[in-house]
Amino acid sequence: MTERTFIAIKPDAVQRGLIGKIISRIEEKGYKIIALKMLEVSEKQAAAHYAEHYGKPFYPNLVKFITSTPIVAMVIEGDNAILGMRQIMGKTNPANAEVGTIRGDFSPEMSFNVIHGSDGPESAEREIAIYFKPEEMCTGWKTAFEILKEKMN
Ligand code: RTP
Ligand code: MG
Repeated sequence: MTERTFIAIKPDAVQRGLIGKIISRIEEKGYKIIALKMLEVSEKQAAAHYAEHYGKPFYPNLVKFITSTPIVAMVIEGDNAILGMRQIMGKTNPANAEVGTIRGDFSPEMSFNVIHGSDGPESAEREIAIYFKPEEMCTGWKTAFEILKEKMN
């Protein structure tokens, strides 16, 4: 089933010059980028994004971190894209993330794990709405992969 997921290249990855490499992994997989922008996350956006973690010991640092330096926010579309992106990202704690995943290859520590991805359809819808307006979705075009699939129908 075609899904949309919210992906953010986190401040550590922006500062470390990893934007291009991370976007390449997503493109190479064959997913479609339908929205993309760099932005400074506001306190309000951070609180909405991380509402599920409010009250946890790491929450204050999480908000401080995500608002510290710009992020690159994206909406990614593809078949089973929510779980697919979580697999490409690798486990939250890079100590457990497989080599070949984004976190396994680029993240040295849990608090600096370079990428965020929605963990389910409800989170995806909620998170997309925090960062993007509906009119910011670029939906009127086809990837080469979509054209290839159409030819097979
Ligand atoms: P994310 O939301 O960033 O994609 O990561 P996730 O679903 O894999 O992990 P989640 O449980 O949602 O945690 C959000 C972010 O909080 C930081 N964290 N630190 N010190 C800790 O125990 C701890 N636990 C989570 C991580 O940066 C994680 O990505
Ligand atoms: Mg999460």
